[in-house]
Amino acid sequence: LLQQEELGNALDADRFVLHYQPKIDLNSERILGVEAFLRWQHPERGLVPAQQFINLAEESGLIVRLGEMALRQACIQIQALERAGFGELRISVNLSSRQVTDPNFLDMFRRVVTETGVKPEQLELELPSDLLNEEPDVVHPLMTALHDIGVYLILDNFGAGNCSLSAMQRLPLHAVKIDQVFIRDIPYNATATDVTAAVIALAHKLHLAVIAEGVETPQQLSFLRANGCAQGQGNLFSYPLDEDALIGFLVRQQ
Ligand code: G
Ligand code: G
Ligand code: MN
Repeated sequence: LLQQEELGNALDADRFVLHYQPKIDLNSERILGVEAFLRWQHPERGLVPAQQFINLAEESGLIVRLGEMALRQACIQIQALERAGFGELRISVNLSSRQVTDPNFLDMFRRVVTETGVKPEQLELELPSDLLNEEPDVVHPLMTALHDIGVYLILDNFGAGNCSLSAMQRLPLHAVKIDQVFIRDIPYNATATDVTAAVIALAHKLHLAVIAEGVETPQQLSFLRANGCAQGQGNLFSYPLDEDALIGFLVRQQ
């Protein structure tokens, strides 16, 4: 089992990298940006996906350091891509509740944005839906401050967690990301298609953009297009890629 001490040592030794999954405009099929996923380069286990250590990082509190490192790396990467001539892409960074409710989160965020010089408009934050169940007196001012900095706020895994619709419509969000459990069963499962269509309609009523994740088939893509979902990502377009493979993907797109 992965241990807290091992995770701490790996942080000290700089063993973490980001992989990037392209986010696509579903109508033009052009790339809009990338979502960053943390990976642990483990000497014995190879490349370990975030799913296998994010909980440990949260429970131990190491997520605060790990999260700052990931944010900084993402900001640096998006500017490197722009300098390399790939135009203005956006980058999405995943956050966990433990990280965001840390009293120093906002100061850390402002510091990383300033130090790296990233344009806030290019930065997207993916907030877990359970964040909306945290103390409103903490979450509301925090999200308002992030919104005012100019970053794009996405509610991640929408429909899969438990998130209050009343909280959702009061908070300064820009977009919701429909969880892949719904996308996976399109078009054969009537519940999945109905729920997806309803979520897209609900989001649009609330003036929110919609992103579909886990898009794997052309049928799913057609369904999403027909129902007005403008953005998506998934293995149909690309797996999460390391930096070099991402550059290859971007070159092929040009
Ligand atoms: O592809 P992967 O197994 O890494 O993703 C699993 C989960 O880990 C996803 O829910 C994703 O949001 C989360 N995750 C990936 N990268 C990060 C990160 O940098 N920070 C946080 N807090 N979560 C991440
Ligand atoms: O929780 P979050 O939505 O941030 O994480 C998305 C997870 O889904 C990551 O583990 C990512 O690697 C994975 N993923 C991305 N695209 C696909 C896909 O098309 N199919 C499947 N099954 N998983 C995907
Ligand atoms: Mn995400």
